[in-house]
Amino acid sequence: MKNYPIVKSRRLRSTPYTDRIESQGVSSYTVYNHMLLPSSFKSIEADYHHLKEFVQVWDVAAERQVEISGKDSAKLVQLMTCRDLSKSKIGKCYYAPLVDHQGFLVNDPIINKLAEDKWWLSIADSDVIFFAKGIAAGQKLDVEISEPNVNILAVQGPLADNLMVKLFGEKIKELKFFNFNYFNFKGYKYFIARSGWSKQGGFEVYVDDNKAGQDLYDYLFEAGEEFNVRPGCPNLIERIESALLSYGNDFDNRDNPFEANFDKYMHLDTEVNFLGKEKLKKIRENGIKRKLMGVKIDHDSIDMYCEKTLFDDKNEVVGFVRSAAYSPTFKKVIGIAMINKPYWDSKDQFKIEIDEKIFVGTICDLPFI
Ligand code: THG
Repeated sequence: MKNYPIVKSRRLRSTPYTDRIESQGVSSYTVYNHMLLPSSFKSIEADYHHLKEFVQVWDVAAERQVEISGKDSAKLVQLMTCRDLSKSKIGKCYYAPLVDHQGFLVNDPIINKLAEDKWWLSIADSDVIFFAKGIAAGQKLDVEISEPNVNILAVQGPLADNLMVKLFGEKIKELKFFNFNYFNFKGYKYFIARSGWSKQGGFEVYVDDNKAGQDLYDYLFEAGEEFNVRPGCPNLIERIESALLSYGNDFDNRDNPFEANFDKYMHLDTEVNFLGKEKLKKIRENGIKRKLMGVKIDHDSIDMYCEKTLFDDKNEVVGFVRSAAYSPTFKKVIGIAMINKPYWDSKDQFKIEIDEKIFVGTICDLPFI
């Protein structure tokens, strides 16, 4: 399929780093939370190899924050997620599925607890702010809900620690996975978490000042020269291999958290109150009929502008591929697919049509690596 240019406008928001990544050769964008999110620089495959060996700086400002503060903020945040946050601690990040009153998925943010009465939901691509405001209005909660001007810079890759130490000192190495703290650089205090949408390790800097973010961006490239730093972005191949799920691609508001394998982030048997709790208990009782699994396809490319159907040898539907890419590591197309229950343990080959030709593949567990 041909690619068409997407026209920028006020509605399709730029980030404080857009000028920089464009002068550094960003080659494609996707749209995420009504904002530009880079999707490749040299090429997805070249970016992939570089990410796994060196360190990259990512403009992930499109991972917007929904700030919820005030007396009832903890109550509202808990209403929105099936993960039990009653024992949550300030300084920690919680990956948490958001679920609606029907038990369907709304988003899968990282929830950062900044204070007992202040939370940042670092969201994937759906309008969580309206969901939050709707619940707050309906439940008459004493909260403030906003989207602050916070623009994340991610530093990802095996050399991320080396680079960050040069700017923020040895102390940054003590930061644990999914914890955040504040670190000074040139007189500015940066909120930094050890997290990021790759399994190569690294940090995310939640920058609340455009100038401070742009300065940091430039310093990262200056200091990173010796580590072969490059601009990068969430990488399709790496994230599929690692099974980092993408809302809107792998699952959406027609799927429930069991189908997306979110079992370990679901606490249906604790006292906490959240939307869809009874629905989810019903779903658990009845059991699910499909779930996300991995697929490997014997081919060297795939275009994913829509879901692709998998068939068995009797032309029955096995499931649907929702994300896929050629993996140079597996030398196959690998993908994340919603697979129907009769096929969960199947070792048989399925069929898939790519560019009007039939290819074969098999089902496997996630993650690939
Ligand atoms: N970082 C920040 N915000 C984000 C993302 C991010 N918002 C959008 C999107 N990514 C949200 N989705 C995810 C999905 C997976 C993870 C983080 C955010 C993730 N998962 C790990 C895993 O699955 O192995 C660890 C989860 C855990 O065990 O707690 O990191 O990337 N700021």
